[in-house]
Amino acid sequence: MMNKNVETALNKQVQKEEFSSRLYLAMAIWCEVNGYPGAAAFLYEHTNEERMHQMKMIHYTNERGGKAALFELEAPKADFDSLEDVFSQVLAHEEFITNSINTLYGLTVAEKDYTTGNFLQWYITEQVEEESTMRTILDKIKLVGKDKAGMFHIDKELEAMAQSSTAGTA
Ligand code: OFO
Repeated sequence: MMNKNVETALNKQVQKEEFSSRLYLAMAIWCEVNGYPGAAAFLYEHTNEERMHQMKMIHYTNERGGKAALFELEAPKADFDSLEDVFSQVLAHEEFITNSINTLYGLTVAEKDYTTGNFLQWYITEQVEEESTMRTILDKIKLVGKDKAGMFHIDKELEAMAQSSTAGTA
């Protein structure tokens, strides 16, 4: 039987992963209607990744004798000031998720649930990658500033990243 405190905390993390998926979906929609098709493709793809993070946790909880639970989700923000604004918020959200995963890991140590701690290692590594990817994108956006040609190239680059990740190579 799974430790109750850990089960509750995993379910709250599932809610955050589900919210991440919706948040990136809202951002993808904004990008698509504001002339950034590449950024939209990248964020649509990232929506799927967050869904995968959620599903992985749900299956783990159920397989360990717990029961995954779903909660209500708040509506994500629908409007943004610019592409820089979008990716600043993506990075801030990923930092928030990293903290949340670290707190969850701390709980598994306190509760001596080392199996779940081991399971969470995958998420800890994933967060390092996610933060680094988003920071790199944000830095590039800041670098080009208002230069239209530069922004066009970044959007193309994001499109290529979305395609390679759909192909399972990223
Ligand atoms: Fe699930 O890693 Fe992003 O949020």
